[in-house]
Amino acid sequence: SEKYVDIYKKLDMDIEKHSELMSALFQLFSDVFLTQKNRPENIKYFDWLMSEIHGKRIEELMEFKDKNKPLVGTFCIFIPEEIVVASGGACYGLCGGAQFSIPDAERDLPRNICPLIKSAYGFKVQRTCPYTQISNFIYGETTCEAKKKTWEILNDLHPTHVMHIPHMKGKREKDLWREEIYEFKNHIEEIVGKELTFEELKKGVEIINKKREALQRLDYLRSTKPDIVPISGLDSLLVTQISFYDDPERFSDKVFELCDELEERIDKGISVCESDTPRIMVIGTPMAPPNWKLHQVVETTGGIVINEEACIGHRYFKDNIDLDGVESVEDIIERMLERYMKIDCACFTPNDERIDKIIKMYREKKADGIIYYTLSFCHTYNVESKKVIDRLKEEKIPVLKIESDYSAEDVGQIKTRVEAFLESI
Ligand code: BJ8
Repeated sequence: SEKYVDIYKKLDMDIEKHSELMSALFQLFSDVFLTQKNRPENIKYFDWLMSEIHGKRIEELMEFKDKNKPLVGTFCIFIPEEIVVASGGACYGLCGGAQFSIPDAERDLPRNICPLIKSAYGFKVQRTCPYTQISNFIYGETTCEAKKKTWEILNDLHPTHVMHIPHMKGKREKDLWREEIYEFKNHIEEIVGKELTFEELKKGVEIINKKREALQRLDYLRSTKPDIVPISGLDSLLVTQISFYDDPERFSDKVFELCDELEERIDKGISVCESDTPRIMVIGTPMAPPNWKLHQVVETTGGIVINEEACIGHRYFKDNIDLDGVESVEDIIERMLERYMKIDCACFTPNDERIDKIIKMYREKKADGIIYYTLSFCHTYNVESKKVIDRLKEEKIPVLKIESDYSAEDVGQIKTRVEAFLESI
């Protein structure tokens, strides 16, 4: 990161602390990812991007900043990135997945809230995240209690807007939600100093639709053959995590290249595991980088992860925005609204469509078991697990629930439980 020190200075970062963070991150990355065997050749691009996550990519974003293009940091897949891309700007995820920043967050926030929020907030306190530092503003949302109250505190440190995401999906909520999307668009238009045109918005949607198509194809290829898994769960998770940071057009091209290779691997029968390896679907809360803990445990304990039913996973890319027959900006916003309302986050009540979807995916992907993963103190996913697990048991689907945070303390205990689960299926 020496090369980028001037940028870090411009972004008012704590350079010493940041370099501590990066050494820990690179060590972890190399221990977890580079020790895997038989990785596809085209995963190298994603390794490179990860190595440049606070380097080359930030240099690129500085160019956006110099041209006064909006840079927006978000914490949730409800924020319509298409609008930022339409304006020529960049939208990226800020969700924190690291223990590193949590002690600094706990000076201001309670200890017993979700680690994802504490980690992200801690990065702002520490001034160690260039994505946070460079953003014009952060866009939060009202999905869960801890998040929406944290935005009030975060706003004292960095400009933070809040999108009001309703918790039900009726007509009244739809009207409110529509207004929130227009308000988001206004905020972006204020930065660029003009209204977005129909063509610009359409282009923004097309770019993100293509990114989702690329991820859908990867999701399909990694799980389509019951006896051949051409890429590890860890590597697939890495690609999905990077989708929240990279340039979307370059990213899609690289994922399509990777997918071409995976197709060839399937044709040649090249798998990263033995054909009788238990196939695990992971469902629940998002795994923000560098939260690779559960996947690493499963895949070093004799299982393979074939899907993530999570926001850094299938929930993020499952639906595209239908552009068929759209003729105006209003038409596009309406289609956008319809698409975003399909997200089945546990912050909604009721949220039964999620359960039906999980069962359908389990059958289609010929999985052998499900791990319900919830971050500690995530009340929405934690409480919802009761209904989900009851239904899975009715359907005779093996399920294990894991609740965890980012510390390394429970790795041994999780490993023992995963081991017993894999043996039982
Ligand atoms: S759409 S899952 S990204 S809200 S894990 S912070 S819910 S206490 S991240 Fe999420 Fe949007 Fe929903 Fe997806 Fe709160 Fe739970 Fe923490 Fe969470």
